[in-house]
Amino acid sequence: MSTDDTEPTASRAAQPGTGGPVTAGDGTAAGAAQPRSHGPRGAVRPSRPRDATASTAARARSAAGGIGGPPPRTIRPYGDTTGDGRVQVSFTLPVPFGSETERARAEGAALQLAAKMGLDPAMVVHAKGIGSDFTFFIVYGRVSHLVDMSAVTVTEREFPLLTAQEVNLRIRSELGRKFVVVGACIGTDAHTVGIDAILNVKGHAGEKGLEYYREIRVVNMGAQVGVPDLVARARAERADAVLVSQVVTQRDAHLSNAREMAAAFRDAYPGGGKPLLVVGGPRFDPAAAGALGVDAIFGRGTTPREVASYLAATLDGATRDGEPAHV
Ligand code: B12
Repeated sequence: MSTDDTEPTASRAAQPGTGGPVTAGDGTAAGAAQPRSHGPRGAVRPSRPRDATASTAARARSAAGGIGGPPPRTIRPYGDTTGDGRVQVSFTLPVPFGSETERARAEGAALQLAAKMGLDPAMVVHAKGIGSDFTFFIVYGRVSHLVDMSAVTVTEREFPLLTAQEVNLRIRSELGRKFVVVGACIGTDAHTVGIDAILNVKGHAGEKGLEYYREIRVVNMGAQVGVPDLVARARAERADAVLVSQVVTQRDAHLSNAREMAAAFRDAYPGGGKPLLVVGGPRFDPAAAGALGVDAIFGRGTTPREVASYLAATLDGATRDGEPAHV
C-alpha cells in the first residue's frame, strides 16, 4: 500500500497510544496488505480495491467524519472511540508457549509481525499455546491506513432473485422438463455441510434447498468424489448443472480441484453442451470464475434461493445440445 493511503504524520502523532502490557518495539510500518474480497452473500459484492485518486490532505480532512451530516468519504477503523484506527487481528505462529522465556519470545514475535503489518502501537491481548510448537495470538493495535469510500466499488448481482414458484415456472416454460443438478464435494474434501445446505430440502438460513424445487431433480453424490466419477455421473444423469463444493483450501486445493474439474468437463464434451459448472465454498473469490474455467462461483453465506435463481437465469435460450446461456 502506498503512503498515500495513510494518515499524515502530524495527525498520527496526535492520537493517544494505548499502552498495555506488551507493545511493539519496532514502530516501522511496512504497510498492511489489501484485504481480498471473498464475495459475501447478498445482492452486492465488493470488488477489488482500486487506487484512490484524492489527495492525502483531502482524505485526512474528511477522515474525521461524524454522526449526522453526509457519510464521510474517508474512514478509519473504530475500536474504542470513533476513528481511532484500532483493529484486532488473530494469527498463529510456529513458536512454543511453554516456559516464561518461550512466552515472552512468542509475544515478541507476534508484536514484530504486528508492527510489520502496520499496527502501531500494538498489544497482545490473547496468547494461547496450541500443542507444544504453536501459539495462537490476538493482537489489538492501531493502523494509520485510511479507507477511501469513493474508491470502493461493488458488483450488483447479475440476475434477479426469484421465489421458488418463479424458478419452477421458468424451468417449466423454458425447458419443459426438470432441470437436473448433480452435486458433490470433490477431491479429498469431506465437508458436505455447505453443499447439503444448498441441495438438501432442509436448506439453509431459512430457505429450502434445491430438492424442494418441484422442477429441479437433485443428485447429491456426497463427499470425496473423484472428478472422473463426477463427469461420468453428470453424463449418465444428463445434468444441466454440476454443483461442486470445496471447503478445504490448504495449498490452494480448492483452486486446483476446480480447474481439474473444469478441464475434465471440457474434454468430456468436446462438441459443446457441457453442463453449467458451479463451484462454491467459503474461501473462493467469486470474481475468479473465468480464471478457473467455471461458469459461476458462490462464496460464504450463499443461500439456496440465490443458486436456484442463478440456474433459472441461465435458461434463456439454453438447450441441452448447445452451450448454456450464462448470466
Ligand atoms: C464441520 C467441519 C468439519 C467436519 C465436516 C463434516 C461434514 N460432513 O461436512 C469434519 C469434522 C469431518 C471436518 C474435518 C476436517 N476439517 Co473441518 N471444519 C468444519 C467447520 C467447523 C465447519 C464447516 C461447515 O460446516 N460450515 C458451515 C457451512 C454451511 O458453510 P460453508 O461450508 O462455508 O458453505 C456455505 C458457503 O460456503 C456456500 N457453499 C459451500 N459449498 C458450496 C457449493 C456450491 C455449489 C454453492 C453454490 C455454494 C457452496 O454455501 C454454503 C451455505 O451458505 C470448519 C470451520 C468453520 N467454522 O468454518 C472446519 C474447517 C473447514 N475444517 C478444516 C480442516 C483443516 C479439516 C481437516 C483437514 C482437519 C483434520 N486435520 O483432520 C478435516 C478434513 C476432512 C476432509 N477430508 O475434508 C479447516 C479448513 C482449513 C482450510 N481452509 O483449508 C477449517 C476451516 C477449520 C480451521 N480453521 O482449521 N471438518
